[in-house]
Amino acid sequence: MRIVTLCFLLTGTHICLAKKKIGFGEGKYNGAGGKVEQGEEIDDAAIREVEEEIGVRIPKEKLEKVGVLTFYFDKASDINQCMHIYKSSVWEGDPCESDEMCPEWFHQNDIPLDNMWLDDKYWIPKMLNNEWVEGSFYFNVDGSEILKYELLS
Ligand code: 6OG
Repeated sequence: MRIVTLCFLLTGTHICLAKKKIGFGEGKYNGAGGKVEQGEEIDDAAIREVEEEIGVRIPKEKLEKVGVLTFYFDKASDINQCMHIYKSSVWEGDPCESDEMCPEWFHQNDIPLDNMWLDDKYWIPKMLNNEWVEGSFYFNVDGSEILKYELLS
């Protein structure tokens, strides 16, 4: 299974989301993240992807793990993935556009859920409420429908 990361920059009131310009989830808003490389620590991959995709550097000691989710896609097991989720309220630099993502700040009460992966509305509120996020989502073949999901409460 693919191991991937996802990381959000948070202030007390706002969240940085970035529109994916290419690849898996193109057109959707999401945190920054991507595939963990062979031999790479997952935390290091999260920091690397944030720097590559939105141009900011998170000090490793300020990276906070908030959960792990597993995604299963019907009849498409090659895109099943285990996603390690992080947040940080400390970073160096300003989020800026890359070839892959275009970042924007949103108020935490005004997250563009209609333009995000369907699972996000089930767990982003938990993350913003400082709750641990852990569970599984089962999607149809292209991710346009959730067939079932389990989340630790
Ligand atoms: P690349 O394939 O571009 O990494 N990702 C998801 N994020 C959310 N919120 N929901 C999902 O539900 C997701 N599936 C994948 C993980 C893909 C990026 O997209 C995230 C990675 O950060 C299905 O390397």
